[in-house]
Amino acid sequence: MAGGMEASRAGGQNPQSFEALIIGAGFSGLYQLLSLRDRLGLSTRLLEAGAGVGGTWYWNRYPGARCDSESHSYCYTFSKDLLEEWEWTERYPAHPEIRRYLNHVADRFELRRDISFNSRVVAAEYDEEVNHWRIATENGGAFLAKYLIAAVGCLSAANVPSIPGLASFAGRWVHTGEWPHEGVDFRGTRVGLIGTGSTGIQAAPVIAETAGHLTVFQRTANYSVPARNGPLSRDFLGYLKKNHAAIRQLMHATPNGHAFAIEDRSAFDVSTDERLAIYEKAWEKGGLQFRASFRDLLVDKAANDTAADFIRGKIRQIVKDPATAAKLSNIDHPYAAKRPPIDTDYFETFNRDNVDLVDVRAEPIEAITPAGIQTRAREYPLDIIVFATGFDAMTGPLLRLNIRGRQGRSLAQAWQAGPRNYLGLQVAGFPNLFTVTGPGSPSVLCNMPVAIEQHVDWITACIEHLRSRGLERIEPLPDAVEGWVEEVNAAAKATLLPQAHHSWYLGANVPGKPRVFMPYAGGMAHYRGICDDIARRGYAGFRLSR
Ligand code: NA7
Repeated sequence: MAGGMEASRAGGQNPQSFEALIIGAGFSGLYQLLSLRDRLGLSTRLLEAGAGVGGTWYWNRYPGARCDSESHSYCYTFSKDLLEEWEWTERYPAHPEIRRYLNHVADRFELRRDISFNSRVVAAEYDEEVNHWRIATENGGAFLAKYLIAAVGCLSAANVPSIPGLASFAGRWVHTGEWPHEGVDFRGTRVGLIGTGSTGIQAAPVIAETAGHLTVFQRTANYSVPARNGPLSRDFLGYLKKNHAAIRQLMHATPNGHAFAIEDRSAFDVSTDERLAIYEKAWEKGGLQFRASFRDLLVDKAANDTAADFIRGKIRQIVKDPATAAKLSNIDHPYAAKRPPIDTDYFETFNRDNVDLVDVRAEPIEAITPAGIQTRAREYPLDIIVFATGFDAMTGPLLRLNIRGRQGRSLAQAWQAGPRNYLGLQVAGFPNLFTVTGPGSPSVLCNMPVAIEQHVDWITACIEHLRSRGLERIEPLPDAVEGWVEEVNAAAKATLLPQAHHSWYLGANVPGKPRVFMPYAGGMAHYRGICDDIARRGYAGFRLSR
């Protein structure tokens, strides 16, 4: 197998040896490097495919790209000094600001000297006899390490749908997740944007500003709530500096790791008028906090309907053309059962003369022609096609590493029917391999830096535990994996999330991918308790050996 051969070659090329090897220089990899190197004193190397730090934010530079978590919660909390010295400029950080932040972190903690950039990992193979991982990079690098930590993110493997004829397109096409660093000049061009997830919804208004004409191809209509982005006031920045500890405490206490609490009331604890007033206020405030208006929006369909109907009503109010408004508000899943986007003038964009909406359910895309996109109804002539078609989420970035565990068994084989692991952290048969925010952990259902810090701290403490006891290996027991897979399924079933049949949480956006609800939906605070308890009980469910 190609992966195995690559790794074997890696072993034969005077590989560089480290105690720990980390893949990916995003939020998780940087903090993992700092933790293992500076706290445990391990010889550690970080391999990164890109030419700089940033992880998903290194690649996602499309117009309008910004984080949907508020900036003061989208950062590390492990260092008080870092919290105090860094100042965000906007309510939601745009991609360049997030990169500036991560570059600052890399410089401040002198991380760069242990990072190899332009080093895409193409294979990693476990050698049982000597208990180490052999890692190969695309540029011919070869490495050995006892511990392998995949910090490759959940949304880093771009999903370009295989539409017949793409190669024949005479114009230019781009995927939002692999955006050219020099940008794309849309001025005066006819642009087709495929996809109306968080990305398409962020990109459309910005592209429409300069494009000659923008056609948005919508397969599934989506809810969106205004972000209400804006500059942060001196007052708010002052408040942040004084309240870091309380904000961190709040983020650790909530199920989704954001710096706001979920209201402890049912949608039906209030009258219809009161409910509408609450939604109106949340709409004006903007952001993901809308979802926190009532505690039962994600578990009770009737409660969810009240939020869904409110948003549909807003769409119909905003969008002037009734036919377009009908297409945009014809949403077939509960609110927030797919990751809910937040936007800046998304629905308003359809009031522009240079923007049209195509309902791909009514007229499916049949092909891409040299001139543009051919649907069942007609051809749309285009100069540029933008694929805002998302990612092979959560498992994609891990599977692309060509990982092989005991007896040469690949991760792809182990996960043929969907991801199976313990706590989202470790896979049976793959000793000393850790996955930061892997499937089966809260990950994408949580504000990512909170999930990342929890995982990295747990992994670091686990490795310290092994070292201090002279133990060499850790891997989960099959029964523990079995139990955790059931727990992940049960947690999802207790919510409305699996009702969005086309969601990337289920892998449904990638043809042929097993339909398994991947993130752990039981809440971050609860999950943290489970992980801590397992560690306290001597890593119950794991086999630790010499
Ligand atoms: P998403 O949320 O996966 O959205 C992708 C969009 O692209 C979605 O509207 C898809 O429709 C659409 N899509 C995907 N493939 C096709 C094809 N073949 N034809 C037409 N339309 C298609 O990705 P994003 O990048 O927007 O967001 C990912 C996450 O990043 C987001 O949730 C945040 O966590 C940050 P579908 O809904 O599948 O019918």
